[in-house]
Amino acid sequence: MLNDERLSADEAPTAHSVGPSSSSNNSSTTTAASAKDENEEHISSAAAPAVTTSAATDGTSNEADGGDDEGGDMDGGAQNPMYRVDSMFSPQILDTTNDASFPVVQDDVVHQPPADMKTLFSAPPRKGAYMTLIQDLLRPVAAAAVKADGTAASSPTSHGGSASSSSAASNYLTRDIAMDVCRDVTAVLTDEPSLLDVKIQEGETLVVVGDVHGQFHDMAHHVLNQQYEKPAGSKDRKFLFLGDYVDRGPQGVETILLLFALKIEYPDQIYLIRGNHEESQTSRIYGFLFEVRTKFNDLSVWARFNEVFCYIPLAAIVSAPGHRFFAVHGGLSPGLTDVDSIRSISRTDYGGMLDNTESDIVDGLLWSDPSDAVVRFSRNERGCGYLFGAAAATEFCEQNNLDFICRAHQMTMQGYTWAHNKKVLTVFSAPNYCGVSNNLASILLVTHEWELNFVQFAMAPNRQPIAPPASAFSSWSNYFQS
Ligand SMILES: [Mn+2]
Repeated sequence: MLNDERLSADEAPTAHSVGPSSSSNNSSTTTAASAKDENEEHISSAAAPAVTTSAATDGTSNEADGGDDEGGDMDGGAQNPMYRVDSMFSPQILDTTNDASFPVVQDDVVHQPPADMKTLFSAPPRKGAYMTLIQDLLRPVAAAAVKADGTAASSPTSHGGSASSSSAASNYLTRDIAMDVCRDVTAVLTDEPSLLDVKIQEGETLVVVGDVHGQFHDMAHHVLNQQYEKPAGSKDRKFLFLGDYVDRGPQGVETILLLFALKIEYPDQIYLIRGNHEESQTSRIYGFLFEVRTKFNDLSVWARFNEVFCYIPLAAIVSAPGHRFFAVHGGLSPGLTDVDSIRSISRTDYGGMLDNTESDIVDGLLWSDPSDAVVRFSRNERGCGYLFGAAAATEFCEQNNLDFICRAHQMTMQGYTWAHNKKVLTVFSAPNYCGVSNNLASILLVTHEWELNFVQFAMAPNRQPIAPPASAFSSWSNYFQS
């Protein structure tokens, strides 16, 4: 199939290591490389029966993909590229019942951002220059919420995600603004370590957010409302985003511009860590490149965003007195034993300049998945990172004095899933992922007293349609092969 060949070929020239697959698996190197992206977030594959088996163990089984059960002997190369492509559009319900000891609040209210973003946080904006941008970005969301209550919210078009926001888009989607944001957020991110320390102070609540994937309306309605609708008198919320801001969904540009602008203005309230889609070799294929080209008509903006992505911290330690957890997009790898070793990794060197050990660790941080079928580690069928088992998770938590590992990176039907005896939590914050998955999303709220609460939500009204399929921009992806 042409698509597969294109995707595979497109991966091959990148400098970035595809991890352990390259040496041990010659016969399927190409396939594995393509799998790295195609398996993305797995909307999981068609191999349902295998999953059912592992799901039975503790009721958590993340959708860790039909490939999980093959995880131990993946060298068999059981990769059928055709179903990988198809799996994007035929997701499967895999999990799950969740533990009742963690309260879940259903958020089925239509939230509306305030008219004046100057009041978004009580702290004064650090720079002030981006408050208008923040307001412009959120204004269409507020307008859409009003429409949704009335008769006719505009119906989604089937193609071209930016269409219905284009009138507002002209106000802020300019190359100059994007470049300014990139410059200023780089300065802020550079000051942060590769391993963030996020401390929840007395009276504070941290909001942990999984994959957003360009679902800007969902983020504005159901995530940021935690701040703009917080109880009167309570402290400002802190937000920790676990990566995958762009690709897949229709408004990766708006999502990343808003998050970067918020990071510039409120660096102590907004924390960002890097996902595997904040990487050029991924974001060129899964929608962001095409979206940037459509909205800016200038591919240098896409390249600039990807430069900035390299400055996003790789993971975080979230702590309150007596407790802490490790926050990361993907997960563990065999080389990562001391969590503090992440601090010394030069994150901007990832993709070619790191030594093998550190590169492998970063691969794992961005790409790994938990699996019930693995005791410690095996290769991830994504073609990058690892599958890590309960023993690996437990040992890592014990050695590093962690309550658990909180990560994103996989769609889960209830928006969150515990795995590995509650040592691994997956949070996914893109409802109805890709416009077809019918999954709920969630965010995790953590208080200073270490109360964990999930807020679960469905797709926001009047959300933009999904991005065009990969085939629509194959020529652009080919362009970058050279
Ligand atoms: Mn991911």
